[in-house]
Amino acid sequence: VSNNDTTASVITPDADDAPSVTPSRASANRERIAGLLGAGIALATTELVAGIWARVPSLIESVGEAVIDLSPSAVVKFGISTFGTNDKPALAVGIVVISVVAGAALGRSAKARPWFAPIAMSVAAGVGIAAAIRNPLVSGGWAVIAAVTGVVAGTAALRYILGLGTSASAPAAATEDRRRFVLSTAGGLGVVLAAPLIGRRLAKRHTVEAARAQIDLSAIASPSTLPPVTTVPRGSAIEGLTPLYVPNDEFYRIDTAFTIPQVDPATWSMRIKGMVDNELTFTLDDLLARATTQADVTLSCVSNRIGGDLVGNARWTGVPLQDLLDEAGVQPGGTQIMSRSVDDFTAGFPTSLAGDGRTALVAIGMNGEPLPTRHGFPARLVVAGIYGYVSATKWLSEIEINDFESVDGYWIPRGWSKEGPIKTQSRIDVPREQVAAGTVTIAGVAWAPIRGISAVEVRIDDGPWTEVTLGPDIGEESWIQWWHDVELVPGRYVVTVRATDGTGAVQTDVVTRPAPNGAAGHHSKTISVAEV
Ligand SMILES: Nc1nc2c(c(=O)[nH]1)N[C@H]1C(S)=C(S)[C@@H](COP(=O)(O)O)O[C@H]1N2
Ligand SMILES: [Mo]
Repeated sequence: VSNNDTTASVITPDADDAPSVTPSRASANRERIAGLLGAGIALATTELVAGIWARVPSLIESVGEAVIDLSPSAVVKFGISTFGTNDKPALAVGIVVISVVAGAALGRSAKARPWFAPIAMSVAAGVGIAAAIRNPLVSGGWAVIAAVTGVVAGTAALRYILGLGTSASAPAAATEDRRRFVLSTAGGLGVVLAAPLIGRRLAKRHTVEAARAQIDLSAIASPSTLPPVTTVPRGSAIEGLTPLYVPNDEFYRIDTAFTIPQVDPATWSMRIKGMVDNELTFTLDDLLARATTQADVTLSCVSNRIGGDLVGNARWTGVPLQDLLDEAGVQPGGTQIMSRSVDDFTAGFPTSLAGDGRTALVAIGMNGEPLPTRHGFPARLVVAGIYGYVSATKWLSEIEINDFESVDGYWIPRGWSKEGPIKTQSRIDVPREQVAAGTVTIAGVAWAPIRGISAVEVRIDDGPWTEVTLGPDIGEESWIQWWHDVELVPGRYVVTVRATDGTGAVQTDVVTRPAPNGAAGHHSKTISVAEV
C-alpha cells in the first residue's frame, strides 16, 4: 500500500513510517469519520427511542414532513413524479446524507473547539423539535426527549472516537490505538445501521392495524344490490386490464403525510362545526351504526397524467354526508364543506354538491373492508365527480361549514383550482408494448364521473375512430372497462383512445397539463407487433 494513498493510510500499519504529512491527513480523516459517526449515532438513537415509545416522534420523519409542507408545490410534485411512491424514503435518505456529511465537517472542528459539535448538534436537534411540533399529533415534550437523547449519544460517540487517537506516541501504542479505532468505528457503524432498523421494527407495534382488524363491516353493511365485484365477463379475463374494482393494496395512494397517521379508533371522533345550528361529534361506533350506504365511486388525483395510474375505482361503505349535515343544520352562507384531517390537510367543495344526488360519503369501508390505514382509517370523505384534492380527505378529524369564497383548502394557494370536477379520460392498459401478429386485444378503462361513459373509440395510426366493446356498467360514478380485438400484421402502430361521456360530449384532444385543474387530451400508445 502506498503512503500517498490517503484512504488506506487510515487503517494500514504502513502508515507508521510515513512522512509527517500522512499522520495529519490520517487524523483529519479520523476526525471526519468520528463526526460522521457522531451524527449517524445521534440520528440512529432518535429513531430507536421513537420505536420504543409510541409517543416519541421520529425526528427524521418530522423534518421530512416539514420539508414537504414548506416546499413550493412544484418541488413536491417533482419529488412525487421523480421518485413515485418512494418519494418519502428518498427524502429520508436525503436528510440522513446531509446530516452525516455535516457531521463529518463537524468532526474536523471538534478538537480545536470541543464545544462546537454539541452546539451544532443541539441546533440540528432544535430543528427536529420545531419540525415535530408542527404536527398536531405530537407533543413537544416527547420530541425534546428524542432530541436530547440523540445529542447526548452523538456527542459521546464523537468524543470517544476522537479520544482514541490522542495518547499514542510510540509505534506499538499507535498500532494498538489504530486497532481500537477501527474496531470502534466498525461498532459505531453497526449501531448506526442497526438502531434505526430495530426502531422501525418496534414502531410497527404502534400501528392501529390490530384495532382495525377488530372492525367487522359485514355485520353493518346491508346486502348489496350492486353487481358483484368482478373483472371482465369474457371467457377469460384480459391479462393486464385494470380490474373494475382495484384491490385495496393496489389502489393508488397520494397524500402529504410522510408517515401514515395511526389513528386509534377507540378515541377517535369527528366533529361537524362552523356555520351549523348544532355542532355534532361522531365516534366510529356512531358511524358504524349508521353506515349502511354502499356506492361504487372512481377516485382520481388531479395530478394524474394522461395514461397515468393515479386513479382507481372501489366500493365504498359509509354514511351519506348530507344526513349528517341535515342533523347539524347548515346555516345560510355556509357554502363550503371543508374537511380537515388529523394531520391538518384540508379540502373544500361547494355545500350544494353533497345534496345534488351524487355519492358524498363519510366512508369507513373500502371494498368490503375497514378503510386501510393508507387510505384514511378510520374515516375519510368520498365525493363522486371531483378530484381528491378538493374532497377526499383521509384520516378525517372534522368537517367545517364555512364560506366557499373566503376559505381555501390545502392545495388552492399552491396553484390548483378552487373547483375540481373530474375531466373525461380514457386509458389504454393492453397491449403493454410488444405483441404477436394476428388478433390483438386492445383494452383499458374510461371514466367521467358523474356523467358516466356512453362510448369509447379507438383509432390505429390515422385510421377511422372505431367504437369498442364496453364492460359491465356499474354506474355513472365509476369507470368502465373497454376492449377491442383487431387483426394486425407485423409493424409499429400508434393506438389512440377517446371516450364520450353520458352527456354526449367527446373527450377533447386538446392537451393540457395536470395543473391547475386536471390533465386533458387523448392517451396514445405505440405498440410493436412482431412476427408470430
Ligand atoms: N389527509 C389527507 N387526505 C388526502 C390527501 C392528503 O394529502 N392528506 N390527499 C388527497 C388527494 S390529492 C387525493 S388524490 C386522494 C387520494 O386518495 P387515496 O390515497 O386513497 O387514493 O386523497 C386526498 N385526501
Ligand atoms: Mo390528488
